[in-house]
Amino acid sequence: SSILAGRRGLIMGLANNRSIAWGIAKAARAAGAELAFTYQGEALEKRVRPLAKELDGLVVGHCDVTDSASIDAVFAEVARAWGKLDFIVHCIAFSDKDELTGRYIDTSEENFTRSLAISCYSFTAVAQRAETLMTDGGSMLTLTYYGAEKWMPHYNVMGVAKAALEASVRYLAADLGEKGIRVNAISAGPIKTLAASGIGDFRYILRWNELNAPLRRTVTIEEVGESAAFLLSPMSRGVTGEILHVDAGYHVVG
Ligand code: 0WD
Repeated sequence: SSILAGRRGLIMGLANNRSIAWGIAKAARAAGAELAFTYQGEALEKRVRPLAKELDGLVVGHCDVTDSASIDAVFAEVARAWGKLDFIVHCIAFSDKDELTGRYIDTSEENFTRSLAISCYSFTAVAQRAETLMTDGGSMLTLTYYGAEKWMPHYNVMGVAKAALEASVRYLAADLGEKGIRVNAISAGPIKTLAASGIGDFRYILRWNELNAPLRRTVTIEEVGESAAFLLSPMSRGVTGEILHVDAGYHVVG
């Protein structure tokens, strides 16, 4: 169905064809959306350009969320090309790999600050820019993980960052509701991506989910993508401030 026909959205955090952002982009395009993409640095530009082309998307430039000038630049490019925006998808997170193993208590102040800036604050920074372009209302979406709600082995500082991100979804939803802008997150089950490969014992976590989730399996980027298309579309117009678990039901048992 074309639940996103005539809607234009910006996808941030595409790294390769295993990225959750790719699953969401494919589903949004299949639902009729027109897409724009950012990339982080030259190495990823080489991967993002052909993927964007596959979906007839626009590449609006380099964006490293630790550099606010690069955020401004890509939103200026979206404004120039489209004049307005209907949705944004934020699929960005980072922690030093060395701290995604062992104990949370050993987190350094430097990595704590950097992880929170990239994995949490950046969504608010992006929301600030997107607000002015969402003149007919809109939908903002970010990605979170169950480690925000419960202790999970090795997730450490990312769990703290995701808890803050989920709280920011609620505050942004309240701030932007009057303008008809909705703000939600998908809490995805574990999926083998580049970012996930940095997490200690990740294969064990995948296996544990297969054995224990109600659906007795893990989820795919395509499944996360289709749920995302729902949250980006008017089909979810009564939903905001929500954390939707797309995790084969793991959160009811874990
Ligand atoms: O199991 C999983 N894979 C889950 C991921 C379960 C639940 C949630 N998530 C979340 C992640 O925490 C993240 O928020 O989904 C989001 C997307 O992650 P992904 O699809 O798993 O991973 P990946 O394909 O690696 O994309 C993340 C991208 C980065 O890629 P790399 O791997 O090169 O760090 O985030 C981007 C970058 O493209 N990114 C940045 N973008 C702009 N500025 C920055 C930055 N400073 N840092 C990372």
